[in-house]
Amino acid sequence: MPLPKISTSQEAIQLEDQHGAHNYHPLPVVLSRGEGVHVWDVEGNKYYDFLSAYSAVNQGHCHPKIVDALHEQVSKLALTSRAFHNDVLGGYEQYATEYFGFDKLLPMNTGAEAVETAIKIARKWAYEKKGVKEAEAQIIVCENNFHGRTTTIISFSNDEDARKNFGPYTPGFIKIAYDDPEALEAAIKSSPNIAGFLVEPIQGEAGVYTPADDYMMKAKEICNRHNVLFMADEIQTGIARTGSLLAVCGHCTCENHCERQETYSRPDILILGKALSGGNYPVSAVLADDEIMNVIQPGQHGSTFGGNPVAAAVAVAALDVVKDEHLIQNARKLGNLFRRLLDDYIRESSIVNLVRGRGLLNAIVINDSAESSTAWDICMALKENGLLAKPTHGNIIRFAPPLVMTEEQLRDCVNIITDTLKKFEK
Ligand code: IF1
Repeated sequence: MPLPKISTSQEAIQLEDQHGAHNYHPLPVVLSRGEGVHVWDVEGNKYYDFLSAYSAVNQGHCHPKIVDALHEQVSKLALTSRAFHNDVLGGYEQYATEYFGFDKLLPMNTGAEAVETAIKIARKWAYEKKGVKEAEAQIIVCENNFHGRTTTIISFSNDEDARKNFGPYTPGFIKIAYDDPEALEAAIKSSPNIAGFLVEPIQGEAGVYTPADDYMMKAKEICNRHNVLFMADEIQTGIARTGSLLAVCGHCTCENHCERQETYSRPDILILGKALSGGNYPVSAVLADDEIMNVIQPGQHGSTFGGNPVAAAVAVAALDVVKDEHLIQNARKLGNLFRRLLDDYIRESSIVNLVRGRGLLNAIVINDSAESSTAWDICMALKENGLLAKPTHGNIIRFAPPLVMTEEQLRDCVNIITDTLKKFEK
């Protein structure tokens, strides 16, 4: 059957409304094309993308090198399952483990699957290496976390929408305050059964909640001292988004020399997704050293699609682009400029309280209640002015453009944002 020809946004929205589950409330824009920092709707209007598919499209839309790698591999061999080897996976695993500085990689597809994988590895490690009694392992997580949408992951969410009426819930998680090393140490001391601490280096969904600069370093030190695995969910923050290869590190095994070297806090378990493919394919991964990863043996974990040759080829190309185009340095430079320009505006503003973030993962907090429609109305006005962004938690707007943006484009975008905000000043 040929797909219906969509010539107006209204038609596409109506089709989804009628035939699709209502599990989202998108901005009413229907996109049909993307290139670099831009997307176009079906009417032909051009926009700056300031969401980047929640930081999956760090390398920009339809990056030619990544698209070529995908095309080439998909027309040669797409899927074997892991019942057989393929001739791409090993090379990808070698490249990615060197790139991030770990012994081993376990390939999955979506972020939530990678988080589930990390949880399983940590539990098994606790029983087999730490000596925790069977079925007693606990994992410490943070309030207002977002790690995905499986039944286990939503079990330790405190977002009512994500969690309510999806029980019974998976036990074995302890929730503590975010950005609070003392709470972490107290929780670890309260039980001999702690397997790991699962944390986002910046809480994206919570509104780009950015912790103290030394939080990750302190958390890692506490975990190490108590033989607890430090597990970083870098699905949204990783791969250059925050101006370093990983948000937990200022300096990595990559050749890109970043600042903040003293705050490098290498996780025991690193969780990646989203930009690992530049948004071109669902690719996620868990990385760890041998003594941890080797607790997983044949038959104990896997996925039909995990590690498929297309995913492997796409991931290598996506990681190449990050290096070749110096996206770490660009995200850092443009991020500093973005916050400085917005700070200049905010000083005179009554509608915006503050801008926060790191690199090109930023958010502004609107001076209105979380129940008000102000942030949504601002995003609708931004759309009319050619820039797409989405509110989170009612009064917060996240700004996360592709990292291939130029300084000139960024300045253009800041003008769109401030001109739009001016219309909302009281
Ligand atoms: C949606 C949020 C962002 C993540 C972290 C794991 C996952 C995510 C830190 C799961 C996914 C996405 C999911 C997406 C919306 C988006 C999101 F607002 F919901 F929280 F980015 F901020 N860890 N985040 O951010 O990865 O299984 O989706 O591949 O529509 O649910 P996934």
